[in-house]
Amino acid sequence: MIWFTEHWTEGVGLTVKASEVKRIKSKYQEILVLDTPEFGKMLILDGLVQTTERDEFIYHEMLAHPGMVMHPNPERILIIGGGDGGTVREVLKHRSVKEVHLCEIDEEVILVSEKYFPTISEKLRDPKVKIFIEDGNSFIEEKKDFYDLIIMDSSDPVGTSQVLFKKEFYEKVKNSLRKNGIMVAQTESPILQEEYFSKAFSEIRKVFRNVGVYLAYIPTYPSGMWSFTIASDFVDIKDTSQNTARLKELKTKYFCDSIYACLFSLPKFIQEIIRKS
Ligand code: AG3
Repeated sequence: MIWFTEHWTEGVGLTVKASEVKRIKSKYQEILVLDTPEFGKMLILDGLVQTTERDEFIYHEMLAHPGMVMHPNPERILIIGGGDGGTVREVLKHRSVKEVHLCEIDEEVILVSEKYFPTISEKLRDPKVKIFIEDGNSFIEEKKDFYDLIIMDSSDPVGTSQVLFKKEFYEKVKNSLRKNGIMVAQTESPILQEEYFSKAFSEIRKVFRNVGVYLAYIPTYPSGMWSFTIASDFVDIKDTSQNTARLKELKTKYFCDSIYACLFSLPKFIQEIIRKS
């Protein structure tokens, strides 16, 4: 047994007792798979917890479903990052979906997930799914007016993920969306990573007309309080009375109609960060 710590900031972190299952040096990063008593298997990339068997459903459901439900008819979906496959699995729960493109820069993440996280990666080989091992930032340049929903399932804005949090990138995302297109991005912890969060929000707002922030509680991410930012030029994302019948059909463990109804109710201090950014 070892003790693994993710250093959330200079002075606080998450420590778990674990046995090390696998450590791989890929072309892009160090991939670590841990087995822990509390969270089951955990996937760590360059020291940062990406997902765990125990709480992955919270993140993946909340990243995928609000945007899927808000869109009038989501058929073509792009996921950037997300090589573990959790977001692919959630998106495929919607009957309207015809095609899911997954653009992951590091093939090794996909292979590790298929080997060690079968319940997360189970839908990666679904016939509706096409996997592209490419850099999301250049991949998206070739696709104009194509997707209904683009989901940013990236790591923190450091290293290769940094460009995915910039205005220039969001502009490309916008060009890749069809009319009624929606983008959703994971945007970090508003309490422990306020700067990451407010920067991401302000860059997204420079590009899209309608922008909203919602939260979910994810125990293994910094502070546990996690933000998602959703944006669209045509869909009034703030109106969560839309398409609720489709929501009722979904098999989920976290996302539900009462969460959807008050999706954008935010603590005052976060409203304040948004106002100032
Ligand atoms: N992507 C978001 C992980 C961010 C976690 N940050 C951290 N631990 N510092 C997760 C990918 C899962 N599909």
